[in-house]
Amino acid sequence: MSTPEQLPERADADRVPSHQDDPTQAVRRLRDTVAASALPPDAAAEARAVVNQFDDYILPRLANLDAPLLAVIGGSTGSGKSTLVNGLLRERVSNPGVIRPTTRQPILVANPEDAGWFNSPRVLPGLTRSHGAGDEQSTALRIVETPSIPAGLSLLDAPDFDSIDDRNRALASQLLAAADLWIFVTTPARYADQLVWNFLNDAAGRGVEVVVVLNRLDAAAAQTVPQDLRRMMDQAGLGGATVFTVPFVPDLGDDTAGEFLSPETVEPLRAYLTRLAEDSAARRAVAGKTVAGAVEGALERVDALIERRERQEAFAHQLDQSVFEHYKDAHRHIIDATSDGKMLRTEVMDRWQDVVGTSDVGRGFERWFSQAVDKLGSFFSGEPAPLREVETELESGLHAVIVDAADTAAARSWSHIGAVAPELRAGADPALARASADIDERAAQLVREWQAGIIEQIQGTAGEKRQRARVMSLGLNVLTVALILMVFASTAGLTGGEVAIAGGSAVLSQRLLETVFGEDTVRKMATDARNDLNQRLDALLRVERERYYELTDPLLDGAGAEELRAAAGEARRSVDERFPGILSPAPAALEPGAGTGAGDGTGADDVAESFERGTLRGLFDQLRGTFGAQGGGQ
Ligand SMILES: Nc1nc2c(ncn2[C@@H]2O[C@H](COP(=O)(O)OP(=O)(O)OP(=O)(O)O)[C@@H](O)[C@H]2O)c(=O)[nH]1
Ligand SMILES: [Mg+2]
Repeated sequence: MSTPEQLPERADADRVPSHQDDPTQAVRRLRDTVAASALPPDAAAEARAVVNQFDDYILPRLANLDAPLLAVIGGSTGSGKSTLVNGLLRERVSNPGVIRPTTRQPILVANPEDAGWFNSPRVLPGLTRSHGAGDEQSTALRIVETPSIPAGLSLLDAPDFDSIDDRNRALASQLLAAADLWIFVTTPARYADQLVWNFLNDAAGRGVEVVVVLNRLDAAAAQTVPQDLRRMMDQAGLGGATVFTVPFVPDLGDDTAGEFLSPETVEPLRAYLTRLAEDSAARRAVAGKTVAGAVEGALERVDALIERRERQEAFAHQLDQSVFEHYKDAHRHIIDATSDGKMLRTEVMDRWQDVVGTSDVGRGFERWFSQAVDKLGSFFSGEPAPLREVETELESGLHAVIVDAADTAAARSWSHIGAVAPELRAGADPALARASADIDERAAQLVREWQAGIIEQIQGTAGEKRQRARVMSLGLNVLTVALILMVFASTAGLTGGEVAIAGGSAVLSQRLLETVFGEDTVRKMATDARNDLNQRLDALLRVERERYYELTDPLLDGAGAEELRAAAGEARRSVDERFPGILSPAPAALEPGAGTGAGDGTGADDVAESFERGTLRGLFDQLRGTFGAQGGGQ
């Protein structure tokens, strides 16, 4: 039928589902899909952060599992991180200090063999590099190359994590996101601090390989703290993480003079790190576990983004749906207004009766018909003025109803958008508050074309000679007006004298047509003419309605929720295949598009049906009442 029952689907962007076994490919596709999705501002910022996590760590690491490991040494200020790094290497690479926080600039210590990798933009691409002496005020990554660290592993002495300095904290997060291994340094005085545990919980959640160093452990604390720390780690899901204890050294030597923590105190940790550096399989295992954990974390964030996108899409569809309803109302209004006979003013109907006459109807149609023909013939040449008047009345009436309905639908849509999405409306073209600027022209064109269609229909229907002769003798215009009147007239909403006049005119029109074409054909002609009008109205109103896509299109821009979900599923599957057992099971899939609008079942079929019921059925009933009785009396 003419008006769609439901808001039609918009054309979808190409979706090419691909099964990629290479996790790098699948994850890159997910990264690109996230980057290409339009989201609300806060979610867009989160999407950028996720994309950064892909770019900064996940993708380079997936592509280079054998590249040197990055172990980030983090923890509270003053816990002795810098002292520990210097002690491990027996070289003063970082300045420990008494003024807190001491280390502001991250210091990456790597074997010269690995320097190329750590200097490349694949590692911590967001950080600029600095070499040499270092600048305590800079957050540039200082790279120290030294043979005292074995190839295959680098240590990064990070600024403290519990800093009063916001900049340090943001930097700490960035460094941790890039780490293959987190070495947490804490002390008996600080191990229970909330901030330390925020990071540790985060690490546990991400599945990062974690090593904890309980530093500066004196004899008294050694009695209780290690057990308590283990208990807390178990609770946090870090039961599998290794804990190293480093005793407190009462008289720490002067590292500027080459005095460090004694080799024995740091030996277990040093041995662990050396083994890791030398064992490429172990390194791959650590990198693989951490990168899969990072993928897991990214997938969780992507899931949240998918939900946001889904809500945004649902909102856009709801908005489209309500605009659609306003235009459906407009369509229904036009049909109602052109069906109930209100458009047919008494004076005009009188003129119509002047044209076709009434007096002899009761005495037989043949006679009445020839009288009508005579009468029309008596209007000299060209179109008789009264006929022209009726035509004009019908044309301008239909035109006005269309323009008015289009304006009303626009005004209602505009105010609805203002109520539910003021920020969207604020950025919209204010012309959307009204019907299109060219609505007058387009409505006039619709009326013209519909009339032309009716003329064609009459010509096409008049097949046999006798019919053609009758069409000729009455004139096409008379029959066109008669058919339009039939389409437009209905007794619904009319009472008393109006019924007699409007209904009577329609009845006369119908009889006139029937004398030419026969009853069944006329009924079909009227239905066809009404359907044709419906279709034309639908096309015109659709153009009007689709103007509002300007508002909702940006909400549906780029990768949609379904596409995101498919890409996330693909990434999860391929990472799971490559690193089995690390990712947690995929969350249950939501039904895509759940909760988005559907029609209310009062679509155009109903509109057309009510037209048929209201107009044609009513007209036939009336005919039966008027002529049936008379016919019976003959
Ligand atoms: N006596 C003693 N002093 C230590 C020990 N470990 C670290 N220190 C001192 O504690 C202070 C802080 O040590 P750092 O190594 O600078 O601590 P950090 O964790 O790097 O601190 P930030 O850089 O501020 O985060 C320094 O003065 C160190 O000399 C130790 O075992 N014994
Ligand atoms: Mg330090």
